[in-house]
Amino acid sequence: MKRTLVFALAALCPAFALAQEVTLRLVSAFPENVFYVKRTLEWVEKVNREGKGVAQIHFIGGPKAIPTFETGNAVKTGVVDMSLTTGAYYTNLMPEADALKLAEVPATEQRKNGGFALINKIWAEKANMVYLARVVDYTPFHLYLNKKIDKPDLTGLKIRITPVYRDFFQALGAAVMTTAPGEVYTALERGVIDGYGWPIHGLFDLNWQEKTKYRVDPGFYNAEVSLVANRDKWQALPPKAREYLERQARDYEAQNDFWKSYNQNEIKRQSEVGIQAITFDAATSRAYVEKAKEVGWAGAIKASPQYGPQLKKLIAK
Ligand code: 173
Repeated sequence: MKRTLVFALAALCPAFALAQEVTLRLVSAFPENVFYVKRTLEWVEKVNREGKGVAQIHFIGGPKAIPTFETGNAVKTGVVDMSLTTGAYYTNLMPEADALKLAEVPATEQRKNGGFALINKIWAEKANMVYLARVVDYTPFHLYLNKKIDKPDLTGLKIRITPVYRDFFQALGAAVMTTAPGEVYTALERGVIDGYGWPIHGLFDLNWQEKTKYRVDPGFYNAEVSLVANRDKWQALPPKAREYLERQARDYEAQNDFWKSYNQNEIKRQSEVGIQAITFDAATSRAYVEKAKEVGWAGAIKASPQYGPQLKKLIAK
């Protein structure tokens, strides 16, 4: 329909303007009590408030709606339109998804240096996805334990992982077990695991502080949480709606400095409830972080000889 005609109709009849409004269905791979979801729902409220007549987002739910490790496929196939997720949860679709944990260049910078464009090329080609925004940045992962160690040797320990931590913890000698976040509390409670990998923040959202004795410092990698969308749906959106949502997603990403102070506070909260930091001497700490990076990139390049090196060039330092 001609634009002028659309405007004339919209002016004459407000219901027609509303008829142009699109609604996208969003799920979260993280349980609903995880702070990522709360923060995203605040963003959704803003999007909906400012997007009347243009675009709305309807939040369907967390892993009870679509299980954690299936949200990627749900977006790829269009069962849902968008997901709040992390690459580690959809490596079944594309091994490259897990490489963004290795980013040392912030997302805002990746938009300028070609990293964001490369990510979108790969995500489109491999998973029929649009990578809208990285909404967690500046956030290391840590190893949390219930048994004390005095060196980075996890021999004899069973550790809960996702693909994020697999190669690194195995290189340190751990026996590993993959679970969604929603299963960690029970695994700790039953003593099925001796520890787990997770970012520096968020333990309290899931009550894991009740079942956690130690955090190993330093952290490693950079937790990636993002909004992704089904590409067919995205391309079929009215341009105004697409541009509006892309701007809102970019604005959300631009708030990532938030995590710096949030993480400092989470460290404080952990120590207040008695979670003890396990530290090593300076050389061992350095070697620990170096090893994480080394096995991380080796894994990413082995899994994707095509795109691994290109990603490294743009997102590593
Ligand atoms: O579940 C996880 O430990 C995980 O892979 C992850 C990734 C990013 C943010 C939070 C958790």
